Amino acid sequence: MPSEEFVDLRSDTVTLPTEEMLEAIRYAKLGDDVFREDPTVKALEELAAERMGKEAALLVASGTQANLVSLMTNAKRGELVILESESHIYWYEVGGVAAIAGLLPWTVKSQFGALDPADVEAAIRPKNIHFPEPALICVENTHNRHGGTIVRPEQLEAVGRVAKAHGLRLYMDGARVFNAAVALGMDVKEFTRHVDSLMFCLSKGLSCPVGSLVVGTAEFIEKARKNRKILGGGMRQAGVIAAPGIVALEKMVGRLADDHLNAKSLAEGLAKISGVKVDLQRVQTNMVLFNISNLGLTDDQFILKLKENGLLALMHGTNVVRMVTHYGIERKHIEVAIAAVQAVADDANRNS
Ligand code: TLP
Repeated sequence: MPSEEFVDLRSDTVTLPTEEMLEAIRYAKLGDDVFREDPTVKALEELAAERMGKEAALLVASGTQANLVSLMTNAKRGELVILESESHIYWYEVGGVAAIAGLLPWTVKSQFGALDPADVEAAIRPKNIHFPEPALICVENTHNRHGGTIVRPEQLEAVGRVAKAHGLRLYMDGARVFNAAVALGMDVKEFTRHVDSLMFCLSKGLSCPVGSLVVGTAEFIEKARKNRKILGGGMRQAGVIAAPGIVALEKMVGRLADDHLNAKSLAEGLAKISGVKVDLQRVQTNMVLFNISNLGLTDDQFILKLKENGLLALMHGTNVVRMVTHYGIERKHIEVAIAAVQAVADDANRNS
């Protein structure tokens, strides 16, 4: 675990590389990847494309960069992109969709992160001199702001049908798509085959220090490579990033099931605490969201008191706390986490 002092459930991004990853970095064969001469990057990109059932893949610096490169590659400036209203692209990527990709975001609400095809259909406006051209639909899997919820293959397929009928592309922010696949016991290709392009992150549940992959057709990835370059994302001896990525794809996917079990135990433990409300329906992968509005503490007070009890978590919205399980978090840490929330809640309940 990253910190000896705290149980850190802020995000699965806090994971540190495994010993095997560090070894792989040490011995990686390197070259200049802008010249396409880094054999380790090439090997990772080939492996990623193969795992996702697509023609090609491109290593980029982060999930945010992956989404931005993909938006730029999938649509032209001035076009319209349909996004789920709680999506990471819309909420947490500094407005790059508008500021850099130059697209008009058009949001559609959903209950658990899966877009209703009828709502998507309704958001696609007819050809008209006043309207921007719709180009792209984005889905997110698992869905972060909805609590790590899974967008099932059949739900992707249904949105894909709408996209095809209107000549739009379908893109998946699959930052945690392996969590979805592992949770449903399916091959990840069951999800990816319904989208034209996607990205997934190495640096979340898969525990790599850095990196994400954009995946799609060979033609799409060629264009994406150029867009990565314009964003300053052309990396040189990037094999040091790719080497742990290969270890991650080979060794770290199956163990996500442990994170899901731990999240479930955490949620069940928290649900028993007076003043804490957990929506257990949303606990489908490695995230737990819970509401603390009955405790009479401000968000900042709650987070600070958790910290005093050895636990790190993030606010997810007013009165809503997020905890994320990941590599390095074991059963004993879940018990520490539940006890910490119990102690803070007991104290707050006594004083209310
Ligand atoms: N999410 C982070 C924070 O930005 C909130 C987290 O801790 O969950 N897509 C999705 C669905 C994500 O959850 C994230 C990161 C990204 C894209 C961006 O990835 P990075 O952080 O690598 O730019």
